Formats: sequence, structure tokens, C-alpha cells
Amino acid sequence: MTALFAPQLPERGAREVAPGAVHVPDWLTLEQQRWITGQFHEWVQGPVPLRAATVRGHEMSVRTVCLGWHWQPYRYTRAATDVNGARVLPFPDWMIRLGRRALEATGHNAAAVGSYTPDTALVNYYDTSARLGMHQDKDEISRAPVVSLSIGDSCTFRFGNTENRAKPYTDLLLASGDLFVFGGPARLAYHGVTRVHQDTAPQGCGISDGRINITMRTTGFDG
Ligand code: MD6
Ligand code: FE
Repeated sequence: MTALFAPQLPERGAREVAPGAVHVPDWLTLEQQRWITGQFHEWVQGPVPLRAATVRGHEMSVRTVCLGWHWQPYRYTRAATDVNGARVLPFPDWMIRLGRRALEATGHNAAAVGSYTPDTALVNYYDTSARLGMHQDKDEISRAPVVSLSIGDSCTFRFGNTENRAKPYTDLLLASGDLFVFGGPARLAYHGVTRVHQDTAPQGCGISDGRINITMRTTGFDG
């Protein structure tokens, strides 16, 4: 692979945390954050509600609503057969465009940007006590980058290695409006959320309590 930043200049403030993993603080404006939060309030109206998935007998503290494809441990389906059986909302076109801009902002080349067609979004809601254990995102067939957007309270995000949940890892703050992209050699890195920082959501982001995180992905599935 050629250097990630070779073909074009990354956004100001972009930081490559590890090869293929790029953090862009303050990528979304407050107005964009507010608009996306408005969409979130519509998505949770259904047909599939926010729900805490059960993983190996334990309910997750994070609650999720999906677009395009429904994620359930550890597979994707069109219908939320582990919730209420309803088909999830379609993946919105604006999110494909936003995903492409996210790849552009993190130094991906024009071919990667133009062909990026995410088809699922996992939209997570964290209250201030929610956590997300170290995991790999590997239920997708495609290894196209994962684009992550954060809105609301900031969190401590633990970005690890591709071998196991243990060290070495890097803890960083993901704040409201931040972009994080996992691609290339970082695509299968372990990562998690160790804590959410209460009362840190900026005025005007659309949410005053808790944290919204959107990860868009390409499943690689048809139909
Ligand atoms: C979160 N994010 O930030 C959870 N996965 O709340 C993820 O699990 C994640 O941020 C893959 C790539 C980026 C992410
Ligand atoms: Fe993940």
C-alpha cells in the first residue's frame, strides 16, 4: 500500500493514530450535528426501536438502531429478527455522500472515495454509564473502511492492535463532531469505549445527555 496521505492533502487537524486509522476532530459543524441528531430522533421512532443487543447472555449497555442492514450478534439481516421482526429503515443516500467526504478528509485516494458505497449504519446511543468492550468489526465481508461520527458527550475511545484486546492500545478522546476512519491495516483493529464523559456535549449539537455514534460500513452482502 502506498502512503495513506500521498495522493492528496488530508483535512487540517487530521491525525493518523496508526496506519489506516485517522481521527479528524471537529469535522462536523454544530449545525450538521444538530441535523443528524434530528434524523436520529426519527430513526428511533421505528419500525425498529433502539435496543440493547444481547451478547453471550449479557445485555449491552449501548443501545443501537440500524439502517440498511440490521446488526445482531454476530450477523447482518434485513429484518430485526432479534427485536420485533420489522425490516430496518433504508440506508440514506446522504450518508453515502457523507461517507465519501469522510474518506476524502482522511486522505483516501479518488478511486477509494468514488467507489465507497456503505450499506449499513449502526447508530449507537450511550448514556453516561454505557461502555463498549474491546471488539473487532468483522461481521462484514467487505474490508472497505468504517467511518465513525460522534455527537453529544465525549468519550474515551480505546484504539488497540489487530492481534488481541490487550496492550498496546491508545486512548483518545472522541468529542462531538469528530470523525474517525478505520481502513487498510487498521480495519480489523480491536477498539472500544471505556467511558462517556458526562456534561461535555457542546451547546447546539442537538443532544444534551449521552452520546450518539454512527458507524457506517460496507457489508458486502447482496439483497
Ligand atoms: C463508538 N465505535 O465509537 C463505537 N467501530 O461508540 C465503534 O465500535 C467503531 O468508532 C469501528 C470503527 C470506528 C468505530
Ligand atoms: Fe466497532
